[in-house]
Amino acid sequence: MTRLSKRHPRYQSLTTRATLADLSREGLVAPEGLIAHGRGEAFDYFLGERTTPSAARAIRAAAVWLTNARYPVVSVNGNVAALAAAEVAHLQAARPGLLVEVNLFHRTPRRARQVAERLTRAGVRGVLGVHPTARIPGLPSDRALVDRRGLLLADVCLIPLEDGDRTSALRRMGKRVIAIDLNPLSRTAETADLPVVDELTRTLVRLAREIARIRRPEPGQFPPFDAPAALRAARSSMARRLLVRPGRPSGGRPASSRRPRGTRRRSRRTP
Ligand code: PTJ
Repeated sequence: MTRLSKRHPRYQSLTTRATLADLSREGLVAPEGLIAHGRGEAFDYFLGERTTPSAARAIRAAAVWLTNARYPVVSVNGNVAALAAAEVAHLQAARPGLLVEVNLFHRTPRRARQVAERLTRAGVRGVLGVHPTARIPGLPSDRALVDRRGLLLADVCLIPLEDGDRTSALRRMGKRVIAIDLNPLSRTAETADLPVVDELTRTLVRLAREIARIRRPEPGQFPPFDAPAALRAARSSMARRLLVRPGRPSGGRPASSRRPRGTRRRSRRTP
């Protein structure tokens, strides 16, 4: 892995990128996954790299749905395994009975095995989807390949970093779909019953915490969620931040680049 200085202000982001690049060279992450990550990073910038109050509400609602589900399943692709295998294991520990299924857009038997192995090493139990046994009807891509003991039976599906076609197909099958996607304009976010517009790892950590807080599960009860309002709130947060960045008044120089009081401006020299 490339050597990175911990003092670099973007150390975390650079480390994550380096991990994804390494795992892409190993084949676990699809090359397209690197592009998807870059797109996600851009949207996270717009959010201020934090969970907004609206996303926190969505995560609380998702915790209730997953807790009350009879057959909850989380779908894992290459990016999700690379970024958050430990968080998926933690979520499964917080919600006993949560099934974890590998589902790949750029599917090869080798990649499916690599994803399952990474999840298992992180502590996930009973990973499904390596040898698919069923198809989601009306979906031409390999994302249709599922396990008949998993996504095919699920009543609530958690689908991080997905595509809009599969989201629609799962909904047509009568399933409740919770998406995690930083892009509030994506078809996935716009199609899901419960879109969480937040970063994957932040979401999974918070989700496990919220599930652990629920004292009285009510199986089969799914309080309504206002998805269009959640998407509007996410878009507004991003728009506000694009117009006025905290600490950097619009049109002005960043606060950190202003001269401290009492210091004199140095004469300008060309380098
Ligand atoms: O491993 P595979 O073969 O299943 O392929 C996985 C990718 C991610 C390549 C595939 O699902 C894909 O092409 O996804 P898309 O259509 O690019 O959509 C990914 C969405 O996830 C985009 O809207 C990104 O903004 C969003 N995203 C990327 N990284 C994150 C994210 N959302 C939340 N957290 C992230 N870390």
